[in-house]
Amino acid sequence: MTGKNGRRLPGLAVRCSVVLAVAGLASGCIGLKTPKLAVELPEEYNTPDGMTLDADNNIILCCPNFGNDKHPPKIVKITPDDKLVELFSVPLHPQTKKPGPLGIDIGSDGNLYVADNQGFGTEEYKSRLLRIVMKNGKAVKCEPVVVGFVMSNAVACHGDSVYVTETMLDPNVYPLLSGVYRFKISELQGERPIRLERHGKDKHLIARAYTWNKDQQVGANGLGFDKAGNMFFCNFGDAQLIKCTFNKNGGVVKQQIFAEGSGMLSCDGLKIHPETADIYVADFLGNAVHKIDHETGKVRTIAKNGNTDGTGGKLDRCSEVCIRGNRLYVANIDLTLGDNVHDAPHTISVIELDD
Ligand SMILES: [Ca+2]
Ligand SMILES: [Ca+2]
Repeated sequence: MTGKNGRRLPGLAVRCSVVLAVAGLASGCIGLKTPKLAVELPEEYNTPDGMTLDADNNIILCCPNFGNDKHPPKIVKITPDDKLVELFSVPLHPQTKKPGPLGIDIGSDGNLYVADNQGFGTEEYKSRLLRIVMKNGKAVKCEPVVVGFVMSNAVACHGDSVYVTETMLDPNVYPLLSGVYRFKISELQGERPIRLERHGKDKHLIARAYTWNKDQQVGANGLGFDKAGNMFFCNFGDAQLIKCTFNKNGGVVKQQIFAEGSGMLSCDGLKIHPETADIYVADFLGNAVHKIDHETGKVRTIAKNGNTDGTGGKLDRCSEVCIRGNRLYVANIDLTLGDNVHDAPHTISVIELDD
Protein backbone atom coordinates (compact mmCIF):
# COMPACT_ATOMS: atom_id res chain seq x y z
CA MET A 1 0.00 0.00 0.00
CA THR A 2 0.95 3.51 -0.45
CA GLY A 3 1.24 5.67 2.49
CA LYS A 4 1.20 8.98 4.11
CA ASN A 5 -1.31 11.50 5.06
CA GLY A 6 -2.05 13.92 2.28
CA ARG A 7 -0.16 16.93 3.56
CA ARG A 8 3.11 16.16 1.78
CA LEU A 9 1.47 15.67 -1.59
CA PRO A 10 0.35 19.09 -2.83
CA GLY A 11 0.29 19.49 -6.57
CA LEU A 12 0.20 15.77 -7.13
CA ALA A 13 -2.46 15.92 -9.83
CA VAL A 14 -0.54 18.29 -12.06
CA ARG A 15 2.79 16.60 -11.59
CA CYS A 16 1.34 13.14 -12.23
CA SER A 17 -0.48 14.08 -15.40
CA VAL A 18 2.73 15.39 -16.92
CA VAL A 19 4.81 12.44 -15.80
CA LEU A 20 2.13 9.96 -16.87
CA ALA A 21 2.21 11.26 -20.40
CA VAL A 22 5.98 11.08 -20.60
CA ALA A 23 6.16 7.70 -18.92
CA GLY A 24 3.57 6.28 -21.29
CA LEU A 25 5.74 7.17 -24.24
CA ALA A 26 8.98 6.09 -22.60
CA SER A 27 7.88 2.65 -21.48
CA GLY A 28 5.81 1.98 -24.56
CA CYS A 29 2.14 1.23 -24.11
CA ILE A 30 2.11 -1.19 -27.02
CA GLY A 31 0.97 -4.61 -25.93
CA LEU A 32 -0.79 -3.44 -22.81
CA LYS A 33 -3.27 -5.89 -21.40
CA THR A 34 -6.80 -4.88 -20.50
CA PRO A 35 -7.67 -5.64 -16.87
CA LYS A 36 -11.11 -7.17 -16.38
CA LEU A 37 -13.40 -7.02 -13.38
CA ALA A 38 -12.77 -9.99 -11.09
CA VAL A 39 -14.83 -8.97 -8.05
CA GLU A 40 -17.07 -6.02 -7.37
CA LEU A 41 -16.95 -5.45 -3.64
CA PRO A 42 -19.94 -4.28 -1.60
CA GLU A 43 -19.72 -1.11 0.47
CA GLU A 44 -18.82 -3.25 3.53
CA TYR A 45 -15.49 -3.94 1.82
CA ASN A 46 -14.95 -0.56 0.22
CA THR A 47 -11.13 -0.24 0.31
CA PRO A 48 -9.21 -3.36 -0.77
CA ASP A 49 -5.45 -3.63 -0.26
CA GLY A 50 -3.22 -6.49 0.98
CA MET A 51 -3.63 -9.95 -0.54
CA THR A 52 -2.08 -13.37 -0.16
CA LEU A 53 -2.90 -16.86 -1.38
CA ASP A 54 -3.75 -19.67 1.05
CA ALA A 55 -3.12 -23.40 0.65
CA ASP A 56 -6.62 -23.94 -0.77
CA ASN A 57 -6.12 -21.34 -3.49
CA ASN A 58 -8.24 -18.70 -1.79
CA ILE A 59 -7.04 -15.11 -1.93
CA ILE A 60 -7.04 -13.60 1.55
CA LEU A 61 -7.79 -9.89 1.22
CA CYS A 62 -7.51 -7.03 3.70
CA CYS A 63 -10.08 -4.26 3.48
CA PRO A 64 -9.09 -1.41 5.82
CA ASN A 65 -12.14 0.53 4.63
CA PHE A 66 -10.38 3.89 4.77
CA GLY A 67 -12.76 5.19 2.08
CA ASN A 68 -15.85 4.71 4.22
CA ASP A 69 -14.89 3.87 7.78
CA LYS A 70 -18.48 3.54 8.93
CA HIS A 71 -17.76 -0.06 8.01
CA PRO A 72 -15.22 -1.83 10.23
CA PRO A 73 -12.04 -3.19 8.65
CA LYS A 74 -12.45 -6.74 7.35
CA ILE A 75 -10.47 -9.68 6.13
CA VAL A 76 -12.29 -11.60 3.43
CA LYS A 77 -11.60 -14.60 1.27
CA ILE A 78 -11.92 -14.63 -2.52
CA THR A 79 -12.65 -18.26 -3.35
CA PRO A 80 -11.21 -19.97 -6.45
CA ASP A 81 -14.45 -19.13 -8.29
CA ASP A 82 -14.19 -15.46 -7.23
CA LYS A 83 -16.89 -15.51 -4.56
CA LEU A 84 -16.50 -13.48 -1.35
CA VAL A 85 -16.54 -15.06 2.10
CA GLU A 86 -16.02 -12.92 5.19
CA LEU A 87 -13.30 -14.20 7.52
CA PHE A 88 -12.77 -11.67 10.27
CA SER A 89 -13.64 -8.21 11.52
CA VAL A 90 -10.37 -6.56 12.58
CA PRO A 91 -10.65 -4.53 15.79
CA LEU A 92 -9.93 -0.80 15.59
CA HIS A 93 -6.74 0.40 17.24
CA PRO A 94 -7.53 0.73 20.98
CA GLN A 95 -6.08 4.26 21.23
CA THR A 96 -6.63 5.87 17.83
CA LYS A 97 -9.95 4.06 17.20
CA LYS A 98 -8.93 3.94 13.53
CA PRO A 99 -8.72 1.04 11.08
CA GLY A 100 -5.37 -0.01 9.64
CA PRO A 101 -5.04 -3.56 8.17
CA LEU A 102 -2.94 -3.38 5.01
CA GLY A 103 -0.34 -6.08 4.32
CA ILE A 104 -1.17 -9.69 5.13
CA ASP A 105 0.49 -13.09 4.91
CA ILE A 106 0.19 -16.56 6.39
CA GLY A 107 2.91 -17.72 8.78
CA SER A 108 4.49 -21.17 8.91
CA ASP A 109 2.38 -21.63 12.06
CA GLY A 110 -0.81 -21.27 9.96
CA ASN A 111 -1.81 -17.96 11.53
CA LEU A 112 -2.43 -14.69 9.69
CA TYR A 113 -0.02 -11.82 10.22
CA VAL A 114 -1.40 -8.37 9.42
CA ALA A 115 0.12 -4.89 9.40
CA ASP A 116 -2.09 -2.47 11.32
CA ASN A 117 -1.01 0.77 9.66
CA GLN A 118 -2.01 3.83 11.66
CA GLY A 119 0.29 6.10 9.65
CA PHE A 120 -2.50 7.82 7.76
CA GLY A 121 -3.80 9.39 10.94
CA THR A 122 -0.76 9.74 13.18
CA GLU A 123 3.04 9.58 13.08
CA GLU A 124 3.17 8.74 16.79
CA TYR A 125 4.48 5.18 16.48
CA LYS A 126 1.02 3.63 16.87
CA SER A 127 1.25 1.08 14.04
CA ARG A 128 1.49 -2.60 14.86
CA LEU A 129 1.85 -6.15 13.63
CA LEU A 130 -1.19 -8.25 14.50
CA ARG A 131 -1.54 -12.00 14.64
CA ILE A 132 -4.91 -13.52 13.85
CA VAL A 133 -4.89 -16.97 15.35
CA MET A 134 -6.57 -19.53 13.08
CA LYS A 135 -8.13 -22.83 14.15
CA ASN A 136 -9.78 -25.18 11.67
CA GLY A 137 -10.05 -22.41 9.09
CA LYS A 138 -11.68 -19.97 11.53
CA ALA A 139 -10.19 -16.85 13.09
CA VAL A 140 -10.38 -17.25 16.85
CA LYS A 141 -8.28 -14.43 18.27
CA CYS A 142 -6.47 -11.23 17.26
CA GLU A 143 -3.44 -10.09 19.23
CA PRO A 144 -0.75 -7.45 18.71
CA VAL A 145 2.67 -9.12 18.54
CA VAL A 146 4.85 -6.10 17.64
CA VAL A 147 4.10 -2.46 18.49
CA GLY A 148 5.82 0.85 17.84
CA PHE A 149 5.96 1.12 14.04
CA VAL A 150 5.25 4.47 12.39
CA MET A 151 3.78 2.84 9.27
CA SER A 152 3.86 -0.95 9.19
CA ASN A 153 2.94 -1.83 5.64
CA ALA A 154 3.62 -5.08 3.76
CA VAL A 155 3.95 -8.47 5.47
CA ALA A 156 5.75 -11.50 4.02
CA CYS A 157 6.22 -14.79 5.85
CA HIS A 158 9.27 -16.81 4.87
CA GLY A 159 10.70 -19.80 6.69
CA ASP A 160 10.26 -19.44 10.44
CA SER A 161 9.98 -15.66 10.31
CA VAL A 162 7.64 -12.77 9.58
CA TYR A 163 9.04 -9.82 7.63
CA VAL A 164 7.40 -6.39 7.74
CA THR A 165 8.19 -3.21 5.85
CA GLU A 166 8.31 0.01 7.86
CA THR A 167 7.53 2.83 5.45
CA MET A 168 8.91 5.52 7.74
CA LEU A 169 11.43 4.87 10.48
CA ASP A 170 11.58 8.47 11.61
CA PRO A 171 8.95 11.05 10.63
CA ASN A 172 11.34 13.98 11.04
CA VAL A 173 14.35 13.30 8.84
CA TYR A 174 15.23 13.87 5.17
CA PRO A 175 15.96 11.80 3.18
CA LEU A 176 13.32 9.50 4.52
CA LEU A 177 14.72 6.35 6.08
CA SER A 178 12.62 3.18 5.90
CA GLY A 179 13.32 -0.54 6.01
CA VAL A 180 12.43 -4.16 6.62
CA TYR A 181 12.05 -5.91 9.97
CA ARG A 182 12.37 -9.64 10.58
CA PHE A 183 10.77 -11.39 13.55
CA LYS A 184 11.07 -15.07 14.32
CA ILE A 185 7.61 -16.49 14.93
CA SER A 186 8.96 -18.14 18.09
CA GLU A 187 9.69 -14.72 19.63
CA LEU A 188 6.22 -13.30 18.98
CA GLN A 189 4.33 -13.51 22.26
CA GLY A 190 0.81 -12.18 22.22
CA GLU A 191 0.84 -11.42 25.92
CA ARG A 192 4.05 -9.41 25.67
CA PRO A 193 4.32 -7.74 22.27
CA ILE A 194 7.76 -6.66 21.08
CA ARG A 195 8.12 -2.89 21.44
CA LEU A 196 10.39 -1.54 18.72
CA GLU A 197 13.27 0.78 19.39
CA ARG A 198 12.81 3.98 17.43
CA HIS A 199 14.86 5.75 14.75
CA GLY A 200 16.09 2.59 13.03
CA LYS A 201 17.94 1.27 16.08
CA ASP A 202 15.95 -1.93 16.65
CA LYS A 203 17.88 -5.17 16.31
CA HIS A 204 15.13 -6.71 14.15
CA LEU A 205 15.79 -4.22 11.33
CA ILE A 206 17.63 -6.11 8.56
CA ALA A 207 17.48 -3.72 5.57
CA ARG A 208 17.27 0.03 5.14
CA ALA A 209 16.47 2.34 2.24
CA TYR A 210 16.50 6.08 1.69
CA THR A 211 13.85 7.91 -0.30
CA TRP A 212 15.14 11.08 -1.94
CA ASN A 213 12.06 12.19 -3.88
CA LYS A 214 10.98 15.26 -1.92
CA ASP A 215 7.49 15.13 -3.35
CA GLN A 216 6.94 11.52 -2.27
CA GLN A 217 8.46 10.88 1.12
CA VAL A 218 7.03 7.36 1.21
CA GLY A 219 9.54 4.54 1.69
CA ALA A 220 9.61 0.74 1.98
CA ASN A 221 6.43 -0.82 0.76
CA GLY A 222 5.68 -4.11 -1.08
CA LEU A 223 7.73 -7.13 0.01
CA GLY A 224 8.32 -10.71 -1.10
CA PHE A 225 10.74 -13.62 -1.56
CA ASP A 226 11.67 -15.56 -4.66
CA LYS A 227 12.06 -19.33 -4.63
CA ALA A 228 15.82 -18.98 -4.15
CA GLY A 229 15.20 -17.06 -0.92
CA ASN A 230 16.15 -13.60 -2.16
CA MET A 231 14.13 -10.75 -0.71
CA PHE A 232 12.67 -7.94 -2.80
CA PHE A 233 11.06 -4.79 -1.49
CA CYS A 234 9.70 -1.62 -3.02
CA ASN A 235 10.84 1.92 -2.32
CA PHE A 236 7.62 3.73 -3.17
CA GLY A 237 8.72 7.34 -3.59
CA ASP A 238 11.88 6.66 -5.58
CA ALA A 239 10.11 4.03 -7.75
CA GLN A 240 12.71 1.38 -6.96
CA LEU A 241 12.65 -2.37 -6.55
CA ILE A 242 15.42 -3.41 -4.14
CA LYS A 243 16.90 -6.92 -3.95
CA CYS A 244 18.60 -8.39 -0.87
CA THR A 245 20.58 -11.62 -0.80
CA PHE A 246 21.41 -13.50 2.39
CA ASN A 247 24.23 -15.66 3.68
CA LYS A 248 23.47 -19.03 5.24
CA ASN A 249 23.15 -17.46 8.66
CA GLY A 250 20.40 -15.14 7.45
CA GLY A 251 22.53 -12.01 7.27
CA VAL A 252 22.03 -9.63 4.33
CA VAL A 253 25.23 -9.79 2.29
CA LYS A 254 24.17 -7.69 -0.67
CA GLN A 255 21.53 -5.03 -1.27
CA GLN A 256 21.07 -3.58 -4.72
CA ILE A 257 18.61 -1.47 -6.70
CA PHE A 258 17.25 -4.15 -9.01
CA ALA A 259 14.92 -1.89 -11.04
CA GLU A 260 14.15 1.81 -10.98
CA GLY A 261 11.82 4.15 -12.89
CA SER A 262 11.55 2.91 -16.49
CA GLY A 263 7.86 3.78 -16.56
CA MET A 264 7.28 3.15 -12.86
CA LEU A 265 6.11 6.27 -11.02
CA SER A 266 5.89 4.46 -7.69
CA CYS A 267 6.46 0.93 -6.40
CA ASP A 268 3.69 -0.20 -4.11
CA GLY A 269 2.61 -3.82 -3.56
CA LEU A 270 4.51 -6.69 -5.17
CA LYS A 271 4.31 -10.42 -5.73
CA ILE A 272 6.83 -12.81 -7.24
CA HIS A 273 5.67 -15.46 -9.66
CA PRO A 274 6.28 -18.86 -8.01
CA GLU A 275 7.44 -20.45 -11.28
CA THR A 276 8.98 -17.75 -13.47
CA ALA A 277 10.33 -15.66 -10.53
CA ASP A 278 9.37 -12.48 -12.39
CA ILE A 279 8.23 -9.69 -10.10
CA TYR A 280 4.89 -7.93 -10.50
CA VAL A 281 4.50 -4.46 -9.02
CA ALA A 282 1.41 -2.32 -8.45
CA ASP A 283 2.10 1.33 -9.26
CA PHE A 284 -0.31 3.49 -7.30
CA LEU A 285 0.82 6.82 -8.76
CA GLY A 286 1.11 5.54 -12.33
CA ASN A 287 -2.21 3.66 -12.11
CA ALA A 288 -0.35 0.75 -13.66
CA VAL A 289 0.98 -2.75 -13.17
CA HIS A 290 4.54 -3.64 -14.19
CA LYS A 291 6.35 -6.91 -14.75
CA ILE A 292 10.05 -6.95 -13.89
CA ASP A 293 12.26 -9.61 -15.40
CA HIS A 294 13.86 -11.68 -12.63
CA GLU A 295 17.22 -11.88 -14.41
CA THR A 296 17.67 -8.52 -16.08
CA GLY A 297 15.55 -6.18 -13.97
CA LYS A 298 13.95 -4.89 -17.15
CA VAL A 299 10.57 -3.27 -16.53
CA ARG A 300 7.63 -3.93 -18.80
CA THR A 301 4.35 -2.11 -18.18
CA ILE A 302 1.58 -4.65 -18.63
CA ALA A 303 -1.46 -2.55 -17.75
CA LYS A 304 -2.09 1.13 -17.31
CA ASN A 305 -5.00 3.51 -17.66
CA GLY A 306 -5.97 7.05 -16.76
CA ASN A 307 -8.13 8.14 -13.89
CA THR A 308 -11.31 6.07 -13.64
CA ASP A 309 -13.88 4.91 -11.12
CA GLY A 310 -12.88 1.31 -11.75
CA THR A 311 -15.91 0.33 -13.84
CA GLY A 312 -15.36 -2.84 -15.83
CA GLY A 313 -12.08 -3.61 -14.08
CA LYS A 314 -10.10 -0.52 -15.11
CA LEU A 315 -7.29 0.22 -12.68
CA ASP A 316 -8.42 2.67 -9.99
CA ARG A 317 -5.31 3.57 -7.97
CA CYS A 318 -4.05 0.03 -7.48
CA SER A 319 -1.86 -0.81 -4.49
CA GLU A 320 -1.40 -4.58 -4.48
CA VAL A 321 -1.24 -7.63 -6.72
CA CYS A 322 -1.71 -11.36 -6.12
CA ILE A 323 -0.92 -14.25 -8.45
CA ARG A 324 -3.31 -17.20 -8.69
CA GLY A 325 -2.43 -19.63 -11.46
CA ASN A 326 -2.07 -17.61 -14.63
CA ARG A 327 -4.20 -14.75 -13.33
CA LEU A 328 -2.91 -11.60 -11.68
CA TYR A 329 -5.41 -10.05 -9.29
CA VAL A 330 -5.09 -6.33 -8.61
CA ALA A 331 -6.53 -4.54 -5.56
CA ASN A 332 -7.70 -1.01 -6.33
CA ILE A 333 -7.34 0.86 -3.06
CA ASP A 334 -8.79 3.96 -4.74
CA LEU A 335 -7.65 6.49 -2.15
CA THR A 336 -8.79 10.06 -2.58
CA LEU A 337 -5.55 11.73 -3.61
CA GLY A 338 -4.51 14.06 -6.40
CA ASP A 339 -6.94 13.70 -9.28
CA ASN A 340 -8.56 10.55 -7.89
CA VAL A 341 -11.59 10.28 -5.67
CA HIS A 342 -12.62 7.19 -3.75
CA ASP A 343 -15.71 6.13 -5.61
CA ALA A 344 -17.92 3.14 -6.34
CA PRO A 345 -17.48 0.63 -7.74
CA HIS A 346 -14.93 -0.89 -5.32
CA THR A 347 -13.05 -3.45 -7.31
CA ILE A 348 -10.52 -6.21 -7.70
CA SER A 349 -9.27 -6.35 -11.29
CA VAL A 350 -7.73 -9.34 -12.99
CA ILE A 351 -5.14 -9.61 -15.75
CA GLU A 352 -4.57 -12.83 -17.66
CA LEU A 353 -0.89 -13.76 -17.70
CA ASP A 354 -0.07 -15.57 -20.88
CA ASP A 355 3.69 -15.25 -20.95
CA1 LIG B 1 -13.60 2.99 -7.51
CA1 LIG C 1 -11.54 6.40 -8.25
